[in-house]
Amino acid sequence: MKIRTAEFIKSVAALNQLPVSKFPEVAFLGRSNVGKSSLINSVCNRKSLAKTSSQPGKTRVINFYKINDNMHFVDLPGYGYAKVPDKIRSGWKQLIEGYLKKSRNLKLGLVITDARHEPTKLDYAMIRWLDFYTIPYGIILTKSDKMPRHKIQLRVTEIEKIIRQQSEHCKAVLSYSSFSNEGKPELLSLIGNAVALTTNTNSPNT
Ligand SMILES: Nc1nc2c(ncn2[C@@H]2O[C@H](COP(=O)(O)OP(=O)(O)OP(=O)(O)O)[C@@H](O)[C@H]2O)c(=O)[nH]1
Ligand SMILES: [Mg+2]
Repeated sequence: MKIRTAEFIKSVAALNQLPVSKFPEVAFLGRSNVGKSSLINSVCNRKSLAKTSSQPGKTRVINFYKINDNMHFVDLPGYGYAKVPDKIRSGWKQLIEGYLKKSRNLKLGLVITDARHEPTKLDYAMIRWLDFYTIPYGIILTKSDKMPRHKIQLRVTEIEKIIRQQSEHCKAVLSYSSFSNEGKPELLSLIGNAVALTTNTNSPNT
């Protein structure tokens, strides 16, 4: 898959503002500050399509982007950021869970984690959630530029082993760097397959 166009559509702060969409959607999920918005920019070849920050908690709403006029990328607030008041954190949680429950067009979840650390309890909770709702997903270990290649490979293998024992819907565990674009062809192919599988019944992948 090639990304030819990417445009910002809408920010959503409450569930009743979710756009009515006929497009397949790919959701970018993960802890706060892990690099979700940077990953969207890197995949789309754009510097500042999605706003990024070195301060956790930058994305506080759900942002929708239209890709190639035929799918949406959905950038969600990060979960698990301790330094926000409980009330706001539970608001984000409701927004994330509400989106996941309501989106009939969600074709792929990308659970993004920092390659330097093991996935957290919250990441595994998200994975269980995606499994429960039978949503295909990939695990993306980002910031790979900050870690030696062989260590990343070990982590990928480790996670694949754990996931194979507990989950049916994981399509890939990939490493990625939004700085060097390492992993981009593999990620684009994961996205392309997930979307094509569900939009084109004549696809050779079906
Ligand atoms: N070295 C390196 N830094 C990265 C990479 N991706 C993101 N970062 C940095 O990590 C920080 C957070 O990036 P964001 O993309 O804003 O993270 P986010 O997950 O969208 O954060 P929230 O919106 O707060 O949930 C920024 O300082 C980025 O420059 C990467 O692949 N490599
Ligand atoms: Mg963000």
